[in-house]
Amino acid sequence: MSRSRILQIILALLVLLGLLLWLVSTLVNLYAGLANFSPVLANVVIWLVIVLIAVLVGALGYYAWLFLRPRQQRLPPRIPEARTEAAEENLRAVQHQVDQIQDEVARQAFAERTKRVEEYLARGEIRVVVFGTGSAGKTSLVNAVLGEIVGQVGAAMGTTTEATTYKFRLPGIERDIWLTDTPGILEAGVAGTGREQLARQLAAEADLLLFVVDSDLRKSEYDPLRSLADSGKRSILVFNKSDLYPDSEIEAVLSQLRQRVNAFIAPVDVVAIAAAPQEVQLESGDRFQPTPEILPLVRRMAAVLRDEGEDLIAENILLQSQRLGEEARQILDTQRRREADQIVDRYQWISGGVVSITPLPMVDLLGAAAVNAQMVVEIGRVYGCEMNVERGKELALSLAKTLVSLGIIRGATEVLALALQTNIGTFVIGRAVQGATAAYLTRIAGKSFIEYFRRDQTWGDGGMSEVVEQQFQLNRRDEFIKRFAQEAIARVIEPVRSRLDET
Ligand SMILES: Nc1nc2c(ncn2[C@@H]2O[C@H](COP(=O)(O)OP(=O)(O)O)[C@@H](O)[C@H]2O)c(=O)[nH]1
Ligand SMILES: [Mg+2]
Repeated sequence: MSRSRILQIILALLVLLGLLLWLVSTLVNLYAGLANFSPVLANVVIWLVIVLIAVLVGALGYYAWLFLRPRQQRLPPRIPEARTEAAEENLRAVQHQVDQIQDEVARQAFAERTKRVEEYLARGEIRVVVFGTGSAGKTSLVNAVLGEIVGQVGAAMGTTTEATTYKFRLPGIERDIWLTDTPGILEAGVAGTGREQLARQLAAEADLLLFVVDSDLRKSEYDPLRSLADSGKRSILVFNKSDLYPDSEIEAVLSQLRQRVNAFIAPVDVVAIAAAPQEVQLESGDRFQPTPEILPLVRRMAAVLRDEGEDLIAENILLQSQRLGEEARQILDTQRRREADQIVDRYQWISGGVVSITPLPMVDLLGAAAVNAQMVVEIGRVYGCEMNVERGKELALSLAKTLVSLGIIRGATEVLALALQTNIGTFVIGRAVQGATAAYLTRIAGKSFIEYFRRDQTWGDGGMSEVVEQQFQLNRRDEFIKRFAQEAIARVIEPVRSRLDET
């Protein structure tokens, strides 16, 4: 508690004490006066007065408490509920996915980004990001805006080599506004594409984008602006350095710009400013420094944030969380894919080996396919689906039947026979082809199952046969078959040949 506060309280107590003494003496006098006439009346009056005073003191205390009680911190208004909940749910799902990412670096980076979005959701500030070509005047704009609104360029909240963020408030908006200055689009060849990457990322995460240009739009400006705006990014196009143009030309440039971006930015959202106007030489020879001309932007920004701020934030948070989810899904998919592919690789040579040692009549390739039950179970596990071998067998068998009905077994046999013929002697051709075919069919089956599990255990609209057919087509290109045959010779056929040679 500050000293002045303590002094105030002591003073108030003294005054109160004085009042109390005065009150008591007045009451005593009153009682004495009344008691002369009637002691009973004196008693009644005194009690009445005491009760009245007690009520008064009570009421006074209550209002004092109302006034002095610690005021609750004003929370920023709630972001529109439904979208917030959707975003929260997305983030929980993303967290679950992130936990499964095995690559340490990717997981860290991802956790970091998820945290950023979560914090953003909790804090609920409005993020305005300044983006555009290098030296269009982004930094000058930020300084001028802060100068206009805050009266000075305050301390940055955070500066990295990539971006600087400032915090301020606008009247009528109950949220903090974060204004971020980025290096924007750098000249080609400048070291630091990473910096540009981050600037683009920040632009993509913004609630409101201030896109700065200093003349008509170049292609290197139009393209990113267009793609940001197309992705739903609320944008204001700022034409800076207007002090370099005579008034008549400013209008011309403005309408040119408005026309160019007409499809995705409303005309009112294209404004002209002079964030750091050049010094001018007066006719008298004196030099004169004009003040920044930034009001059109500040007004428009304030209007947009006031009218649409809440929606922009809600929309943006949802979008961010969805994007995170989408990216996490992709990373996980690639990771699972790699694991599942390894499983298929392993099993294809196992079944190739089994068949080449104990050659089966063609029909029994069906039986061999049933050997693949274990493969199905393992692929399922990679995709977080636990199933027993019985179910695996069922799936493998129905897939083998599909292979037969589609004529893929015969097709594969022919293709591989052709590829192998030129490579090995005819005396082992039968077994070799059977072994290689079994390996190949296992591969097709495995790849088909990967698709099945990727799609949450459904075969899609075209059913199992469409998936299988697709995998067959993907795995029958000449080049691939040649390579596959080579590997089959090394892994399946050479062992058989050497065993035959021994006997
Ligand atoms: N004439 C004029 N020059 C400006 C204006 N705004 C910025 N500049 C100049 O443009 C140059 C680049 O500005 P800066 O803010 O650093 O651009 P940034 O790279 O986009 O951050 C500097 O020399 C500024 O003085 C303006 O409104 N008028
Ligand atoms: Mg700058």
